[in-house]
Amino acid sequence: MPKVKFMTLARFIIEQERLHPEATGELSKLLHDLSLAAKVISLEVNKAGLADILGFTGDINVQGEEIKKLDIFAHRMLFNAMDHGGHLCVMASEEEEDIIHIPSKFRLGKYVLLFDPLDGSSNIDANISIGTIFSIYKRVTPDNCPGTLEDCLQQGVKQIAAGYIVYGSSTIMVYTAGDGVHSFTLDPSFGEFLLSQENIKTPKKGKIYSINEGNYLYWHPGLKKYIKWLQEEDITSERPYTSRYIGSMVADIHRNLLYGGIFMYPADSRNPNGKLRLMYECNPMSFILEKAGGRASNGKKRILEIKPDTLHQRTPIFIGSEEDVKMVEEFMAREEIEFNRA
Ligand code: P6P
Repeated sequence: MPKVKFMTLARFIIEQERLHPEATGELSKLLHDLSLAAKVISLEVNKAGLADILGFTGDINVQGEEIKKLDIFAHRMLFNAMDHGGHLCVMASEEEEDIIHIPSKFRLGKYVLLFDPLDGSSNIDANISIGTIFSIYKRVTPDNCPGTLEDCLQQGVKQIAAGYIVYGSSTIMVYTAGDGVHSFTLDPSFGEFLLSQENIKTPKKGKIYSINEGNYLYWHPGLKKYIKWLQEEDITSERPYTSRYIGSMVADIHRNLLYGGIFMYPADSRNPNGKLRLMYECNPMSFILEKAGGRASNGKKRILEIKPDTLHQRTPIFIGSEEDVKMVEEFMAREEIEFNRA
């Protein structure tokens, strides 16, 4: 009978904290508060008969996308769970145009939280897996004043922790605070996240590619050649690859983390910066994949080294197994040279 390591998220976080004698426990409490919000959001997402909450509010978010009520619920749940802990100086949400100030008596915490409350929400009504993504930084402004936009606009390489919760056939929380990537599965019978995988390492090379091929016509010529190359038969390089695309970043990335392969949301002739947001989606996911031994770039530059200009800026992203990401970068660089020679 295999020895089952009964480890709750709360206990694991505390044990991870002990690896750092200088730790004050604030980050642990922050992660714990996030997991509480995740449990409540999971309840709503998975509650049967959400007729009153599924469907459109008719409002439009800052991305110009129809807001579904569950988006609003998740955004408010995260704010309410996080605003009074005293660990944050400022927050920012993919659902809000500007930074979110912390109520005055709690606002001098040393951390900054950015989150996408419910990514993939266009899939809610079809019961496709959706998720919450979060990113934690240390403040950079003086600690005797409220946090500012400057605290939020930091390069991804400065992240202290990042994670996501995927609400699917089960609710799974994945996070890293720099010491490995770990996953926890929610046991709804007693409402605890239990350790399911410790120190996850993504395969160096995969056999799955994930991209919305409906945009093929508008892609960079090097990307077109790369996708066609993946579809050729070559036993030694395990081609053709399998294509998998859920259309919900958290679900696609979670599969990619565990099975390997490459997820791509590229720029194209209609969207020169791609679709996904640097601060709320690409930075946290890139931090996680790199800590799991993977790679993430915009096709040329490491995602985590992009200097952000605005809260909601978008970036192309190629993320996953190191060898696969390097290969698409080579295909695109080669075409750039051909293109510049022409
Ligand atoms: P497309 C969901 O709307 C999302 O923001 C990500 O979760 C997902 O990866 C992407 O957009 C899907 O975009 O254009 O393929 O529908």
